Amino acid sequence: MSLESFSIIESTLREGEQFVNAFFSTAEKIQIATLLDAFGVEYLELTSPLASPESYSDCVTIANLGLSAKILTHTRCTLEDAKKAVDTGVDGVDVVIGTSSYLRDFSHGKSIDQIIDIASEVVSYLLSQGVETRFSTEDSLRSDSGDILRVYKAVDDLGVHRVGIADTVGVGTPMQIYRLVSNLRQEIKADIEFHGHNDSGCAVANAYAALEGGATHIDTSVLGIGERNGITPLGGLIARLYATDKNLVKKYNLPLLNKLDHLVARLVQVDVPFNNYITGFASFTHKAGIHAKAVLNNPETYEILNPEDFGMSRYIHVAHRLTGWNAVKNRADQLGLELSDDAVKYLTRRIKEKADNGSMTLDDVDELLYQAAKQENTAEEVAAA
Ligand code: HCA
Ligand code: CU
Repeated sequence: MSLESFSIIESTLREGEQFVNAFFSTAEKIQIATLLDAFGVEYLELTSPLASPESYSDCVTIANLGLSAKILTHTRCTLEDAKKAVDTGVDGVDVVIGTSSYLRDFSHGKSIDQIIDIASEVVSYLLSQGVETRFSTEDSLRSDSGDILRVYKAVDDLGVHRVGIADTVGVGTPMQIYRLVSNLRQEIKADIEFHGHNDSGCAVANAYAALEGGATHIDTSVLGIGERNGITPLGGLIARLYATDKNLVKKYNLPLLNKLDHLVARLVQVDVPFNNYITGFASFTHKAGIHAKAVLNNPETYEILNPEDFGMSRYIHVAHRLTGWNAVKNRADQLGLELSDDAVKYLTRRIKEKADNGSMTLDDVDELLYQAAKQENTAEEVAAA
C-alpha cells in the first residue's frame, strides 16, 4: 500500500476545464496554479496545448512560473500531440488512448495491436526527450483486462514512468478498483495513477481503494469539477486520508483548502455545496442536544476531522427544537452571561416551545438569554439590598 508516499496530480486546469461552467483566463489559471502550489500538490495537469492557441501559451506560461509542483500537460496518444506538448517546456506529458470496445469501435477505430504500436512510438519519443511520461487507457474499467495489461506491459518494458487507470464513466466500485490496481502492481514496474469520475458517487472511495491496491498517484480537481459531475475532489481525498491518519496529509497546507474551494467556486459560478468535504457550511455544525453535549465535552465524540487543522471552526446550533441545555449554557458562556443551571434548563424549554411554534434564530435565543440574565441580576440586587 502506497498511502505513505502518494502524490496528487491536480487536474483542475485540465479535467476541471472540461466542467460545463469553466472558462479560465490566463490570469485565473495562474491564480489557481499558484494557490494549488502553495497548498502543496505534487503535480499540476494542464489542458492539451493542441486545444487552442491560448492553451498552448498557458502551458508555456505556467511551466515558467517557477512553481514547486511539476507541470504536466495531457494529450492524445499521437506523435504530433506529443511533440507539441514537449515544445511547451512542461516537466511531463500524460498521454491517453481509449481501449474499451466502445472507444475502439466508435471513436478512434484502432485494434489493440495498433494501440500497442502507437503507444510504443509515442512513449519512446517522450522518454527520448527526457520528460516524465505517463501512458493511460481511457475507460479502463470497460476495457478487457487482458487487453489493457498487454498495452501496459509494452510501455512498461520501454521504461514509462507511470501508467494510468481511468474510470472515465465513473462505473467502478472500490473493490473492482482495488483488484485492478493490485493485479497491475504485480505485473509492472512503473508507478500507477488512478483517475476516477464520480457519476455513481464512488470517486473518493475508488481513489482510496486505488491507493490501498498500490497506486502511487491520484488525480483530483478542486470541488471535483470536470466532465459531467466530475472526478475525485481534492478536499474529499484529503478528508478521506486525514480520517485514516492525519500524518498522511501533513505535507499539505490544509488551511488553504477553504480558499481553493471558494476561489474555484467563484470562478465557475457555483456555490461551495453545503455538504462539501471540510469546507461546506454544514461540515462542522452540530445540532441535536445529545451531539452538542458530547462535542462540548470532547469534540472527537462526533468529529473525525478537527476543524482547526483546516482553519475552520465548529458551530453548535442552538436555536431549534432539538437543542439541549448544555448547548444553551455554552451559548450563554459565549455571551459572557452568568446563568444558573436551573435558569438555563428553563430557557431551554422555552426555546423548544418557541421553536415548535415557528422558526427561531440565534438572535431570538440570545435575546431570551440576555433578558433572563438581567432578571437574575435584578433579583440578586433586590436580595442584596
Ligand atoms: C476524458 C479523458 C480522461 C483521461 C484520464 C487520464 C478520462 O476527458 O475523457 O488521462 O487518465 O476520464 O478518461 O479524463
Ligand atoms: Cu476524466
